[in-house]
Amino acid sequence: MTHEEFPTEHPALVTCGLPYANGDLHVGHLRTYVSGDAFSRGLRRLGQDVAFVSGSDMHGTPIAVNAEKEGVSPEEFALRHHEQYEETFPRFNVDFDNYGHTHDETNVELTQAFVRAWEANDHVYEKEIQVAYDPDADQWLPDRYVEGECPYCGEHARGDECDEGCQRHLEPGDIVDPVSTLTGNPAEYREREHKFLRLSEFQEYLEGFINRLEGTSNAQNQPREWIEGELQDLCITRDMDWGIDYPDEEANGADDLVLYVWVDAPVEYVASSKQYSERVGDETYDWEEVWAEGDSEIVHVIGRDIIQHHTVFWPSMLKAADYNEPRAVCATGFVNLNGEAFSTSRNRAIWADEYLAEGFHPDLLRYYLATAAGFERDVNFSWERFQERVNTELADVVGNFVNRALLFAARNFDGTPDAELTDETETRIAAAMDDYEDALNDYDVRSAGETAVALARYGNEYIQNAAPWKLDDDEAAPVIRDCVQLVKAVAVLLQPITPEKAEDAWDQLGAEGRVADATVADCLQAPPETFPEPDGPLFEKIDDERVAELNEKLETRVAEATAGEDDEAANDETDDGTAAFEALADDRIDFGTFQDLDLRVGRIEGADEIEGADDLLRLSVDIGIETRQIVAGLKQLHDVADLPGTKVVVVANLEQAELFGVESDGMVLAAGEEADLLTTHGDAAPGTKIK
Ligand code: B3M
Ligand code: ZN
Repeated sequence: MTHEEFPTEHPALVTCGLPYANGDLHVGHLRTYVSGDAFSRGLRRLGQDVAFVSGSDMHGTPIAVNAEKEGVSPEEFALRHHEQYEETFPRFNVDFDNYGHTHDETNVELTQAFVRAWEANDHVYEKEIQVAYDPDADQWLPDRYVEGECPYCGEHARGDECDEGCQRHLEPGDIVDPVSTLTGNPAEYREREHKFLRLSEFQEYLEGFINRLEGTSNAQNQPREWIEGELQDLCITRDMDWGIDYPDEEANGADDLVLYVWVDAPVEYVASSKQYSERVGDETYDWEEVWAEGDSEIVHVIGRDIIQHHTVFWPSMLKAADYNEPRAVCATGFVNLNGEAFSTSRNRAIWADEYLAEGFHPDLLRYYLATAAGFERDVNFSWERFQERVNTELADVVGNFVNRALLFAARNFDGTPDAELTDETETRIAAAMDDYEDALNDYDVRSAGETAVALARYGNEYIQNAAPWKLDDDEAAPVIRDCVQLVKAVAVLLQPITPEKAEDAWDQLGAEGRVADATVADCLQAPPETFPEPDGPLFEKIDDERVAELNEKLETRVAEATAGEDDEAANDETDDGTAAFEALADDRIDFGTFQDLDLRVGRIEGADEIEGADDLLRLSVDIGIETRQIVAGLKQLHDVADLPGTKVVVVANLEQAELFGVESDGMVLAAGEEADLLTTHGDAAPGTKIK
């Protein structure tokens, strides 16, 4: 890694955080990919040798959970989403040089090679830890299979992440009061051997690394808090089937363990660049030079919720395997919709496919997302603001200037007038080129884009003030000569943000080749002598009716999704304890079916705890004819000593079951989450049939 100004002599690699192959892409995701794509295109304009890669994140519990819900294998489920992403990104002109996935052979091999290197360098050890376990489901509960309380801030959290509170990464065993997401039952902690990467050894290294790190200030500052005090080692294995097997499992005593998803996910940055090298040849791009042998410039563009993974875990993982560290981490803010967070469950989002289906050009959204705010700040999306920015910035400023200048030039001079570029315009363009280079060196895509729009604005004012239509050809020639040059510069500088529209401007100008291959130096290279009249404006305006229509569609969609959600919410009690009822069952049963139930009055004779079970009690219940042993989840909700003598309602003909190794012969009825026991209010004796 170097700290030389871009462009450097060394190969650069720009990566984007890997999307989980788990759902549809929306504008919130696109922001990171568009920014990464624009940044890498920007570096290319500077003449930097750069590859831009990413891939789909195929592993991890969310995918396993969702695949199970759909009844398909995690591989099939993830591959389907991967293929969808592979198609969607290019439609937004997000053009990865390589887009792989974490389950492909390259990544599996490289990930295992990383772990072998850690083992060889003595950075891994084995430790017995407490892991959440669901006894009913008879299953370990890694990561999102368990929820509970964050040990740091007390908020509700997922097994591996305090997503509603302090945002910290959580290790297995950290969650307080764990609950299984499989059954909703309290989970137990059981002892289990796992593998750990000695992160604590890298404390000093990380302090230095964070001081060297470039990128956005959130990525430079937030990790300081995490590396203060003693660093916790990272558990790198999980009790799951879906994932990459621990290498040499048996020899390493890691049967049945797969690697934690955050081990193999960032390795895909390496794997994806390797696949790119293999395709284009080492002479063109050498992944080993980038990662291990030479100086290189690695820039990770990510969402701001995964800063810790990229500034603490990943650099340690690289260091432990003798790989190069990243030069910069750029962490993007979120995208809000009409001032509120996206909610995919409420369908309160602008989906990638939906945007395209509305017939909008991808470059309009790219422009909005890449230049609405710097990398870090949240972007607010609304259709009104989208309209405003497209109409006033892209159509009125950029499109209008390009069209006016080229139309006038073609009509009056058949192309570029034969005149010298004025010093003033030359200086203005040169300053824009400098600003552009500075902006990219500051990892500031928004400002880089702004240089292009500012040039177009300058051009519009220039043409307006000079009024060439009032001048004779000799006087008009230098003005139009300047304006044609400005159009060329605008096309080059806007290319990273609006690549297709910039290509259109380039073609209208009759310039050779593709603007995608141009560099900033081309901003001042003479434009073609001749070109025809442009075939139309680059950007069309969006009218008010269209915006009203889009808002209406969005509102309807959200209302529909929220209506469904209300039904679901009714299953729970509300926060303030007022009753919220489960919807009534749609299907009626006939009387005969009801009569099939053998409901009896019972009396609890005894209630005993069951060893190892947190909630269950072994009841003996007198049902007149006989005494039954029934296991019931009452332990936490009732005073056990008070239960004997209580009259209850028993389902006497329920099939027998075994709970926690104890036979249960019948069921005691109770209402709601608090297990309010059903009873009788007269003196019906045990054994009395309930009808
Ligand atoms: N798949 C997505 C996320 O947590 C996760 C990123 C991996 S980047 C190596 O945002
Ligand atoms: Zn927390």
